[in-house]
Amino acid sequence: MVEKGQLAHFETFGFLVLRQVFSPEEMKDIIGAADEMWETALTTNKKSVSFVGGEKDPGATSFRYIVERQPRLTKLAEDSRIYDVLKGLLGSGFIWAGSEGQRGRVSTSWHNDRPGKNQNKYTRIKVHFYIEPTTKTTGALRVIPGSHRSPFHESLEPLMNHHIENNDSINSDKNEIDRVHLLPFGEEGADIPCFAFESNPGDVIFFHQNLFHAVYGGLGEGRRYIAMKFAAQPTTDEHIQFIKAHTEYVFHPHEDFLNSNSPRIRGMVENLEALGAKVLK
Ligand SMILES: O=C(O)CCC(=O)C(=O)O
Repeated sequence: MVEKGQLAHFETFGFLVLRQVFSPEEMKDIIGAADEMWETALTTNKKSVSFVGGEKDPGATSFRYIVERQPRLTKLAEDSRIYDVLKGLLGSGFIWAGSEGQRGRVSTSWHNDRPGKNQNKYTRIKVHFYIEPTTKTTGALRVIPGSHRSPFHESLEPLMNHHIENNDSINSDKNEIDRVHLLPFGEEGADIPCFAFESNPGDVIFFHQNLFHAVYGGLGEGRRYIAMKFAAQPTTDEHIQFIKAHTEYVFHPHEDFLNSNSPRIRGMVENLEALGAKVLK
């Protein structure tokens, strides 16, 4: 269930934080399950992992379908503490849009996940559980409140994927045009005004994928999170096109979800089959 104020917060600011949703005992199990999956993936099933790191974190990995492949994590997707909130934010008939486990990523410059005109007309949400405590300067997810909405969203586009975190790294010989391009608001990425989701295990953030977000100062390999993605029920051709353009894999739900005994899990993927989805084996 989502209270009226929580819904207004999400619609206006583009995110919702719930504190200590899962107890320390539950988190122990979730973290244990995720770590087991990572270890297996990195040692025996390397195809399921992609390396996503940059210069500072070359070993950073993203593990696809982590939630689908591990029943102890699948539970998260149908847990009322998550599911009911999503129903309140996305409406009935929302769909599963995949999961990932990220490990070792220490920074990400400002971006939104669904760039493009009118993307914010179709709500897609990411739910993140951070496994290690984070603070603003040690890898907390930062968001710019309200940046999922027009016209604020468009005014931030110059920030999109500009990779300058540190003003000093701009060569002093660079001309003014480069400076404006690299520091569109005159300050380094880490100084852009934002809300930092300073998190302890058990806290959860739900954020609109059009929201601008970034990370600075993550502490290394221990920085891990599990992400689950959801989208409102697609009701127009445009929605389908948006999904196809950005996340074609939504149409490849994992077979464990399609065959799940849980009506909630099956319900999130069944309607995808009707839209022509192919099963991932
Ligand atoms: O917490 C993080 O590492 C940032 C995640 C991110 O950039 C994303 O989900 O698109």
